[in-house]
Amino acid sequence: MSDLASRFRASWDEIAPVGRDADSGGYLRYALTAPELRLREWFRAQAERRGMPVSTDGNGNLFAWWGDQNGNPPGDAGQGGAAGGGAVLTGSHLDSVPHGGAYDGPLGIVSAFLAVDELRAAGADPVRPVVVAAFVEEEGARFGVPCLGSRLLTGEIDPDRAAGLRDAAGVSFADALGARPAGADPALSDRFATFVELHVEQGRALVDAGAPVGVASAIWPHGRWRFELRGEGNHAGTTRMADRRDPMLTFAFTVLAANKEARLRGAHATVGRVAVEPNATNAVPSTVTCWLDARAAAPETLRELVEAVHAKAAERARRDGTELTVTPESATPPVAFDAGLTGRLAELLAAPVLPTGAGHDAGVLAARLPTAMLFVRNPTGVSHSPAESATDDDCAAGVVALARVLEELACR
Ligand code: HGY
Ligand code: MN
Ligand code: MN
Repeated sequence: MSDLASRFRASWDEIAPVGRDADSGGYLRYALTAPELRLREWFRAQAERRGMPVSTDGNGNLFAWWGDQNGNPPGDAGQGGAAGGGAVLTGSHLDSVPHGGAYDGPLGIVSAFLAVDELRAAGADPVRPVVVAAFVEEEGARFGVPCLGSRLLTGEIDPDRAAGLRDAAGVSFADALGARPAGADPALSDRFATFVELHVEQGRALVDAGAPVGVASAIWPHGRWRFELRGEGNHAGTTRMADRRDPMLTFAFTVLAANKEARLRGAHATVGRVAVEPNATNAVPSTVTCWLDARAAAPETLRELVEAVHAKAAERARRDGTELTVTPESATPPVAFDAGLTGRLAELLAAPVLPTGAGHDAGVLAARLPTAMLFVRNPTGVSHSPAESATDDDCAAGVVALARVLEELACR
């Protein structure tokens, strides 16, 4: 194993146990809960170890600065404030989906700190700040809106709406954060000239290409819709089938319709989350709530897909005597990463360029500043699952690639 791969493994082993579920082997690192707070402490310790001051934007996002936030050098960072602009931002997120994989998020942060080490060991002398970010609630697994932290930073979500988002226990984002989120901070976001996020690939394209590292070209448009189905709760034993208004029937048909309509369009539709009331073995449900995650290569395909699923669900609801309410919870427009930056990095790294159906903070920041993504090969191609994987050697290759990109963007 190379020295860098060993250093990666040592850093990785510091966080690997945090929030890991002993039974599934997956991670339960919900935003601002104990495991994720523990990782935030680790983030601060990594920064401190490198003499990188850490700031927050009042939204729960963390920023470790190599260059100003009063650490001053490198470059003109000493000018402070917006004058110390041109910063190169990198990093990712620390939170996970329920029983998610180890690499989705943290790999981008561990790699960023190690890339700073590589640059320093090579004697690099950045002429503008290099900043490592940890964005809060990227997965939306606790408060329901993905990329919540980066959407707050860029002003894509209203801080009052964010403040009122609640988790399954009814805890609001503001309560979990300990304050009303500050919202957009142009004085901060204007300081960043580019953002490069390194992330484990959530697919097998790099396996098929035989490449350890790739560059993202685009993110599919995608969104989340809540389907609320209301029927009539009743006794499982005494209620005749003909007398039932059973929302579970409408739910079952909706799931099948989503699968079929997605296949017909070469799109992706998933119903992976459902809540049943009263959720009793011997009771006909009164309500069933489920969430549709829909994604497609083009916005019009996505719109048609969701409209078709909605129409099929409504038709079935009429047959079942149930009531349907569909509420959009989040929408992410298509992201085409900065073509010039993407091309420059693909050439620099001699790496393949590939689209993704997965959302990322980079997809949010791409609306505000030149943004790129690097992917690290995932031998299983599986993600949002304990089966997500990456080898230490490929992770080391990712660190080298990120260091080269940061050197290219911050040292010239
Ligand atoms: O859902 C997504 O695409 C991302 O992993 N948050
Ligand atoms: Mn994810
Ligand atoms: Mn992610």
